[in-house]
Amino acid sequence: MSLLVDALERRPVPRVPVWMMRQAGRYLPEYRAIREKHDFLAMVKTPDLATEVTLQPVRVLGVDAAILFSDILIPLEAMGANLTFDPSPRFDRPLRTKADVDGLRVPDPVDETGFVMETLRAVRRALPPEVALVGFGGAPWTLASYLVEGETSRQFAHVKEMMFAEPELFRELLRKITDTLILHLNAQADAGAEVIQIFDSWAGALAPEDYEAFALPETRRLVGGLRRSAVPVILYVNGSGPLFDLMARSRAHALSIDWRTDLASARGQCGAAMAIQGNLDPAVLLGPAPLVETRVAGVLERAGEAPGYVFNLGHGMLPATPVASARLVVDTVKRLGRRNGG
Ligand code: 1CP
Repeated sequence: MSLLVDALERRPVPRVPVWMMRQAGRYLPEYRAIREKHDFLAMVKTPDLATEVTLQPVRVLGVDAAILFSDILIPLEAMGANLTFDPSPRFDRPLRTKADVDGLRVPDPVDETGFVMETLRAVRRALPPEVALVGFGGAPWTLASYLVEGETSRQFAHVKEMMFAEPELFRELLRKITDTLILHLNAQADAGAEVIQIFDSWAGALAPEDYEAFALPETRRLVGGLRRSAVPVILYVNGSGPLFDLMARSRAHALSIDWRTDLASARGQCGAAMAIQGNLDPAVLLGPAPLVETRVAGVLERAGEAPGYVFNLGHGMLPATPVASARLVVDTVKRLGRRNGG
């Protein structure tokens, strides 16, 4: 068993596990060297390249988990949406009508995204046994927002318009996405993912009542649909603060929180019921080394000694992050994160 799985199952561990969201990517020279020769989607769809890029942060940083190199939008492409990255994602025909929603398929994950499962199997073979393999997908609300907006959005006007003006159509869209993700994430677990993280990156844009009415029921259904795989599920929301109590009803094993929430209160609120992951501001890694160490120590202090804690950032690593800073975070958690358990 790995430190990560033990901590997510809230078993005592000898040391706090550490990994970082978006730990593969442009901040790593090893990543940029491959990315110069291939476009992003080609890398995701070529298991040899995706495997290499998944393993890079394990080798360079010494993290306790590898996260599959892929993207939350990959299953949407398999549903029939036309996806490009330049480098931001774009769908050329945003979904607006009932005919658009009816046109989406619920694809077979192995037939249509077999490269994901092949990558997971290859990564698992190459990883040291004590390093956990994390699979992931987007939450239904966040994925719906990309399909309806067609791109990254600030105001979410189109997707909210559909939600408020045609709630039944919007629910139908969410249901199709959830059905797709249940199949896709169970297939990831079958292929070797030992933990699944669900990214609800844009749920923070919702009023709590709309999160409760639209996003939460489908997230709960998604988490419930992963039960047969028996892997721990982490739910991440950027802007989790006001939604924390509702997220706790998701049935996820762990909540991954951003830096705007006090970690000690979050741990207190969850009690012994759920694990918590987080929550260093990724921008801290742009600061000087002594500050990075102090801030990591502060996060560990607020996390406390109780089982059920995983060190991570509050959101993904920024492309400008110095590699030395990322390594310092990992080394500091390894030095200061010793616990009595395990
Ligand atoms: O040009 C490039 O090299 C592509 C940049 C890139 C990378 C490295 C994209 C485009 N996606 C990824 C990989 C990726 N995406 C991973 C890999 C594993 C890792 O190391 O963590 C993961 C987990 C994701 C997840 C993801 N993609 C999320 C959720 C996490 C989050 O940051 O909130 C989201 C919202 C996306 C959409 C996406 N894909 C790519 C970009 C630049 C974006 C975000 C754009 C936006 O703000 O909408």
